[in-house]
Amino acid sequence: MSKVVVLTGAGISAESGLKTFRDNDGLWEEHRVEEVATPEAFALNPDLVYRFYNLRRAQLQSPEVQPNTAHYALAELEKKLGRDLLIVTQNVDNLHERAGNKNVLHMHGELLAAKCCKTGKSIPWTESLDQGNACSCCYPARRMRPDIVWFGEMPYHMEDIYDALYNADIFIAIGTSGHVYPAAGFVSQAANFGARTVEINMEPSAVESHFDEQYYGLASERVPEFLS
Ligand code: BJW
Repeated sequence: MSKVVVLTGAGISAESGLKTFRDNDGLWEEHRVEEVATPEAFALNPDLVYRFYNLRRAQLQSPEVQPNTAHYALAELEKKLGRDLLIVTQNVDNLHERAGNKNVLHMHGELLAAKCCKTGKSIPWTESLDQGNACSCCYPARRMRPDIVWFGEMPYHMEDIYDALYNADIFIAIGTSGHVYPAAGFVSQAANFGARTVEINMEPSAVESHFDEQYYGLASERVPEFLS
């Protein structure tokens, strides 16, 4: 059986109603990255960072935001391949899990989790945390922060991801612009280890030339087509 690694980015969730980062009307048009997505920003103005993530968390939990056909096609693929399919997502939403995927690694963290600034312990987000409550795992208690990987921080699960890339027969990147590392480098690593590499995106990404095959258009159409 083939071993498949799928890397997903904000483009797969765009048709579910969540904004991407770098497109026109994307999140980085309204917010300065340095003010909301760095550890320095959180140290300087935690309330602004909290507001940014509280809004996005509320949006994720609104009834209009649901998995789309691209998420469901990947859930079907997991039914066939089981643990031979690994989804590595840069997304902090939970749409893969809501579509039915279980083997998912969130390399940039999760909107619905908070972590202790001192110990790094991660807990599910509860409403009381919206005000930036102190944690209960250390003394003196430190403030909780969104469990999000900001610029300059080490993404999660890197060892497991590199292991999977090493063993992959196929590497598929969906809905990611290829601007943010280390994720943008995965295609080169997978290719070096001998995988067939496929890009599915609205437009050529910054690392498009590293892929063996490219399919452009809406993820909700191209992903089910490619996997059928
Ligand atoms: C559709 C569609 C539809 C739209 N259908 N497609 C110089 C060189 C190399 C690296 C660096 C460098 N200087 C600094 C760095 C490191 C830095 C980095 O990469 N910076 C670059 C900007 C240059 N990286 C880091 O700091 C990372 N950590 C790190 O490197 O640690 C050291 C390390 C060392 C060794 C090994 C490993 C690590 C951490 C990065 C953290 C990223 N955090 C963010 C924000 C937090 C999450 C959140 O708030 O949600 O994560 S930034 C943001 O970008 C977010 C995303 O996950 C990430 C990627 O964006 P994505 O998903 O690609 O979205 P877009 O908007 O860019 O693209 C969407 C695409 O979809 C577009 O192409 C559209 O066309 C397409 N699309 N609709 C199909 N319907």
